[in-house]
Amino acid sequence: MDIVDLRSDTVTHPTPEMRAAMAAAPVGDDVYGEDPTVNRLQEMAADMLGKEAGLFVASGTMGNLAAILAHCGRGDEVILGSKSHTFLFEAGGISALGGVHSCQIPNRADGSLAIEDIRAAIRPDDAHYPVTRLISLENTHNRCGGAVVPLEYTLEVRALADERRLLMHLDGARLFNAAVALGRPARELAAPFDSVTFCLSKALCAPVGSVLCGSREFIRKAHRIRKQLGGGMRQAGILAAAGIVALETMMDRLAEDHARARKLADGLKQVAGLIVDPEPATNMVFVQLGPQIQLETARVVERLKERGVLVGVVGSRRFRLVLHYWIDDVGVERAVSAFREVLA
Ligand code: TLP
Repeated sequence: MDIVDLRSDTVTHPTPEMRAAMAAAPVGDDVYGEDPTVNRLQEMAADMLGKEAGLFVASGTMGNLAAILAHCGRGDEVILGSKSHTFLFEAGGISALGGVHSCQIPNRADGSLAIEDIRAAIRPDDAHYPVTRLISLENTHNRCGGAVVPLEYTLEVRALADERRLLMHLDGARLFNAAVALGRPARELAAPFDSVTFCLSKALCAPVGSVLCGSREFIRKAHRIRKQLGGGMRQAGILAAAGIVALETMMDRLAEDHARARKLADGLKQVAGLIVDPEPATNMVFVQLGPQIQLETARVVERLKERGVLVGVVGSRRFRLVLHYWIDDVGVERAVSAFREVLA
């Protein structure tokens, strides 16, 4: 039985074209800066995001960590969302490894942080307080339903950051999903930020890696931090080759995932006992078990799995379903039928 794996877009396998490119990739020692394929990927990524330089890192987590450590010293503070991936799901790395203090602001449903909340969170110059250094945003916003954060909003945050001399980082793990949803080039969405991490191994299907982009000076700092974190890889061109194929071939099709997410949400709305979040903006669908469903969350997951459908659990009685390259229309129909059978 084919598995319909909707747990995440991180489960995507490389495409045949990626595997071929990996096998053929020219490589060198990237710790010496000598891997031509890594260098090409970094240049391509920086160019797409309109930044001076890029750094290939092992994961989105490492990209965000290296960025925040490059921007902030020990005891500095980063303002971020209470539902941000960096706050919730990166093992507290910024505090544990960087001594960076976090100030969490409640995310609004659309993934943004209220400008007045950010303003109020910026610390005065007083020895009692940490030094506010950085604002970190996320686009698309994972735990806010894959929400797309508009450019007009980030420009407002930028104006505040400029006024208060703060830096801005973007966790753009799924930045290209946001770009496609908004119909704007990724470089426009990246422009208000000093640094941006985006992931190759999510919707773009590459097996490993993310790229951190920013100014040449910032990337020079992040490069040393990547080494400190043990993230200096050697013949990493084997991995970067898949990333290049991802950037060359996987962008334009992201709209298909978004359309299927809407189709899946529409199908699930017809299933009695399921409450579906408002219209998905990108490739994620969030659903909740209604009060009439007695079945425990774990049993629902198990019974869906018996029918070949895997979903993510993101809270009590709440699931996340993520569309990606390996889910077609048949997969969407199978997921809807499986929910209908399990909750009948
Ligand atoms: N997110 C994963 C899980 O960790 C939740 C997923 O399945 O969605 N930023 C954002 C917005 C992310 O969604 C993720 C991964 C990361 C950063 C971290 O990327 P990796 O997994 O490459 O470290």
